[in-house]
Amino acid sequence: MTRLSVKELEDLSRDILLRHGFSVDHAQAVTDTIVAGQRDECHSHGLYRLLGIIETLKAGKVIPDAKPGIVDQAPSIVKVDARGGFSQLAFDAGLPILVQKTRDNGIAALAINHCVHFSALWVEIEQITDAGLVALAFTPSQAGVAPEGGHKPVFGTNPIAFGWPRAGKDPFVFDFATSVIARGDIELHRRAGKEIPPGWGVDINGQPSTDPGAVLEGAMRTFGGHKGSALAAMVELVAGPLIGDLTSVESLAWDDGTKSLPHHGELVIALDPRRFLGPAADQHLARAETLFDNIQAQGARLPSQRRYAARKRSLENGVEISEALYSDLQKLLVQ
Ligand code: NDP
Ligand code: PYC
Repeated sequence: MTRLSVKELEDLSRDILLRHGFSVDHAQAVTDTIVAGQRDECHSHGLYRLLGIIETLKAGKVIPDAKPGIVDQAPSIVKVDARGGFSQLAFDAGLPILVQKTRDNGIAALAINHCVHFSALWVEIEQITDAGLVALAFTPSQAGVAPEGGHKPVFGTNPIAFGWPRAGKDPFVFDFATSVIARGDIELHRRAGKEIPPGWGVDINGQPSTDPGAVLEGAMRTFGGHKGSALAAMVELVAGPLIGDLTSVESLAWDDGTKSLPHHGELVIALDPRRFLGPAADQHLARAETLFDNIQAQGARLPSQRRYAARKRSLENGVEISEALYSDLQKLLVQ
């Protein structure tokens, strides 16, 4: 393993992206997301994503200097056209407007269109909870997940993320794929030559398989059977047709066999507790704390607690990455 400080991670990521022609703004925005993923030990969305990012660039499936365009769609809706660039810069452009609209109206939405998306959603959710707002985010990806009862890909891994701000504490955040696991984790198993656990997916003939390559070619399963399947369909609808963007099947067709990172849209919703509650806000937000206390009092942990602990460790001691990944990343600095 190779140990790197968070600052070294950041420099490595930015240098690779700049060397391959990303604009300074994109290189920094993408780096911020990748470093956050690695720092919080979300390995499926950390440094290894740089490999897919450069492959996507070489395949001509991302615009490295795209300038997002903002559309003030309605009093509570801002749309940002990423114009074929990575989603991060579009999110950064839309965030201040989303926050202002949410403060003005109590609830508002940001729709990001025509973006290339590779990231964990909590990175965005935390920026909204930092503003004292409740947040939800949804995005499809590329079809690779079968509906419950079927075995052909219709959905992407379609994550759902939620965040709740907490005064003086890390926010309550959960963020998960509606598939059993993120696709990135299956790709990491394939890179490491490891089998995946039973139940994650089926091969191209619809037979259960523990071979990561076979499941990536076949179909992943949704989590929680029909419940995950319905949630995956909801994500397709609200972050696809509702915002005028691609479903995961359409995104796969757009990919045209290049195996690039997915191109589609994202829907982010924010709610302002203070607008909902007025002068009673503090009283009701304190009741939320009771809920969290009741969860933790019985030894259960809150989602993101593992991540926050990893963050603290990484900021103090740096992060470890495998020699194989480090070597692949070093090659990107010269190729
Ligand atoms: P995980 O199953 O690893 O984790 C899901 C969530 O559950 C996390 O918030 C996690 O917190 C929490 N959690 C896990 N175990 C427990 C527990 N025992 N008690 C309480 N909470 C728990 O996530 P996935 O593999 O489904 O997704 C990983 C990432 O992949 C997400 O960030 C998602 O946004 C991203 N993704 C992105 C996609 C895209 O298209 N852009 C597509 C699919 C996934 P903690 O982190 O602290 O463990
Ligand atoms: O890990 O499933 C995943 C994923 C898809 C797009 C970005 N991440």
